Parts: sequence; structure tokens; C-alpha cells
Amino acid sequence: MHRTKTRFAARVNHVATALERRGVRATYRLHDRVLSNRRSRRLFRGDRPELDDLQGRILQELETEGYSVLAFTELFPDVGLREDIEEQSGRFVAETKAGLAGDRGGLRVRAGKEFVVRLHSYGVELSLEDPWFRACTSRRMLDIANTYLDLWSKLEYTDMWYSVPQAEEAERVASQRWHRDFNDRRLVKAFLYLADVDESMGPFEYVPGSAGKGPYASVWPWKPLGDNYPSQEEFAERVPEASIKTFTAPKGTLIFCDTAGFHRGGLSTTHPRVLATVTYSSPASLVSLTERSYHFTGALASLDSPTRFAVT
Ligand SMILES: O=C(O)CCC(=O)C(=O)O
Repeated sequence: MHRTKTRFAARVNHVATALERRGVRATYRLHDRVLSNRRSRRLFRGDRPELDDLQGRILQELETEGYSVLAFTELFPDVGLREDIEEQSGRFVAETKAGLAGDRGGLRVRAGKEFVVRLHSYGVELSLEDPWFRACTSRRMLDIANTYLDLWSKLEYTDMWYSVPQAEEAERVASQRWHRDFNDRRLVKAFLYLADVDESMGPFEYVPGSAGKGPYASVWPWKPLGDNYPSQEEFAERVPEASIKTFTAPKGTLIFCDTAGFHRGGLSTTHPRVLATVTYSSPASLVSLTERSYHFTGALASLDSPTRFAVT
């Protein structure tokens, strides 16, 4: 009897989940094609930013390859901002090391991704006092994301990550495995390395041409709530190793990437990999697939319209 009831409950649960997934997909498509994103595209096209040569190059590389790499100081020659971010990262690293050496109680980790300690995680209050957030909300970054997405985007997620070194024989889990991000069919992430990252430290890796209309876009193509983590064995059969870009790079490297394309990283077996990250996605994503990681507590009136749109 108990067995029958349990099986019945499992079936009900399965049907409910399937219906819910269908509902989420329909909501995403409706907001992408008609509701949220249409307005957001109109807002962007009515006030298109002028990109300088460097921003133009980043955009072009995002379009053709799905990524662009540069030194943070190329985009932000302001020494003060770089120093503030370094100081912020230094504090985060020191606190994380102390936490890892102690009872680990105060460390921010998410279930299933315990190998990454986060500065903020979700539900944090942020303002322009936060140096990395200041960079992410700057028009230097936002105009690139908005132009690539062809709409006023939402700054959905921002954080610093400390990837804790794992045992040599550790299996890849979660985002250490090849996947497409579930967030949106087209999105912009940026990663700022806050430590030199070598081959042993789980460098970010990407398959150029796996986003947009690239040659690998049709390999397990992006779909809302789609098959984002294919079998890694099948992945290796369909995506030759020669086509993978591995980002071993010095501290201060900034990587822009459309992570709707295939990527992985973060399995360090030697030193902690420390980076800052940000995600810009469409309003449709925020309505249906994702959750903003922070609450903006600064003065909204002091922000220009695209920035205010991005943080609210
Ligand atoms: O940690 C990495 O290098 C991969 C990150 C990732 O998969 C993501 O941000 O979606």
C-alpha cells in the first residue's frame, strides 16, 4: 500500500514537474519575443551607445568567437579602481583562508558547488561602494553587454569566487563539466582573474563558435531548460580537443564570454583560483529562468537610465 501510494505520488510529482517546465519555457519565450525583451530592445535602439575602438573589438570578437580576452587595465586605465578591486580581493582571500582553516561556518558556498567559496552569493545588498560592482555597472562594461545583447540588459549576478584546490584524483562536478548556461539564449559573462591561473588551477575553458550561429551552436543547442550538461564522453566525441580554448592567463586578465556556448572550469588541484565574475542577461531571463543575486541599495537617482535598468 505504502509502495503504491509512493509510486503514485512520484508520478504526480513527475507530471507536475513536466507541466511546470513547460510553463517556464512558455513564459521565457513569451517574454523574449513579446513582453519584456521587446521593450528592452526598443529602449536600447532608441539610445544606442557609441563604443570606442577597444569596446568595438571586444564586441566583434564576442560576435565571431563568443569570447574576448584583454587586460582589465586596457578597459579601465584608472589605477584607483584596479587597486580597490585588488584590495577587495585580498580581504576576501584572507577571510576565506581563515574560514577554511577554521570551522568553515561563515563561508558562503552553494549546495552541489562546495568547491567554490563566494564573497557574496545570493541575497546580498550592494551599492557602488563595492569596487567590482562599480566596474560591472560602469558604461565601459554595460555598453558592451547591451550592444551584444541588442537590448538594455539586466545585471543579474556578480560575485568573487575562490575555487578551493581539490585532490589530484577528484572527478569533475557541476560547472567543472562541459555545459551551456541555462540563463539565456544569448548572455554575457565576464571573468576577471585575481590570481595567475595555470593549467593546474582549473582555467576557464570555452568552445569558440558554440554560441550564436557558430559551427558548434547546433551541438546540443541551447533551449530554455534544455539539455545543458550532455554526457562528457559524447561531448568529447563531438567536439574535438583542438577546437577548445583554454584560458591560462595572468592575474588582471578580463574574459568576456557568451556562456550560452559550451564552457567549463574551476577544478584546481594546486592553488586557489580566485576571480571576479558578472552576468548580464535579458529581462526575459530574469522573469522566468534566473534570480538576481543582489539587491541594489545605492541611490537610483544618481544612475543613468541604462544603468538604473540594469540594477533594478
Ligand atoms: O569556473 C569556471 O571556470 C566556469 C564557470 C561557469 O561555468 C559559469 O560561470 O557558468
